Amino acid sequence: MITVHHLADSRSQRVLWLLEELALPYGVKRYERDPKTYLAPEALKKVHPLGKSPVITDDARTVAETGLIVDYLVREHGQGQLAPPPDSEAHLRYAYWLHYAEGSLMPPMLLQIVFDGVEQRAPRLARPVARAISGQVKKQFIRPQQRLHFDYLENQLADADWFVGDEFSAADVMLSFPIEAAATRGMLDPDYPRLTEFVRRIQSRPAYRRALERGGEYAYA
Ligand SMILES: N[C@@H](CCC(=O)N[C@@H](CS)C(=O)NCC(=O)O)C(=O)O
Repeated sequence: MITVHHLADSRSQRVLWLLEELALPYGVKRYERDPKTYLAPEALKKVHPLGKSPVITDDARTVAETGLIVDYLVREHGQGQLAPPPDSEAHLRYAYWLHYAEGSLMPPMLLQIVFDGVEQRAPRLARPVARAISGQVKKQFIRPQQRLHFDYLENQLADADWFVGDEFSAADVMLSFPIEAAATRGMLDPDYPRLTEFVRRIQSRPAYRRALERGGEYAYA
């Protein structure tokens, strides 16, 4: 039995969506974020020492890290769905995206969230200085890095609807969260029409809609 330890409003929404795409039975244990810190509750550390989400249990196994969870579910339970054949060139490209989403694309997105927090939460007297420093970091490093990645991703969709060519795959599920996060923050439209259309395309999939019903509130949909 697969159980998704799902933190409200988080990356783990992707795992619910993947399970719906694969039409696999699963349970959801939902955890709420601390309203002040936005961190996961301590209870999640009982499942995995880091207390991060997603993490899944599959009978006696515990699997953490979204990319590995996606890879594991497709390999163990996918019956050949949503991934190119293991020894194909397309599979190398597929595996690349599974690593890239969290390893390369998320860091500049996270930095933005951290520096937005610095601007909003600095004590009132320090706020002008905090904003000035944060503004410089965003201008000189974070935005150019985000543009580098979005330009790259936009180009990938020049000749195909999906990141591994004409077929929808679990790589599209994996890439969804950072791209949705960018869309929600107004970072895509109007400069990135293909990425904007990608978000519309994934969000209109029936399995995506079903996953929203299972997972509850999700600010990026
Ligand atoms: N690279 C990890 C990141 C896990 C992660 O940071 N998850 C966030 C949810 S979006 C989390 O659990 N945040 C709450 C916390 O850090 O306490 C993955 O993809 O699984």
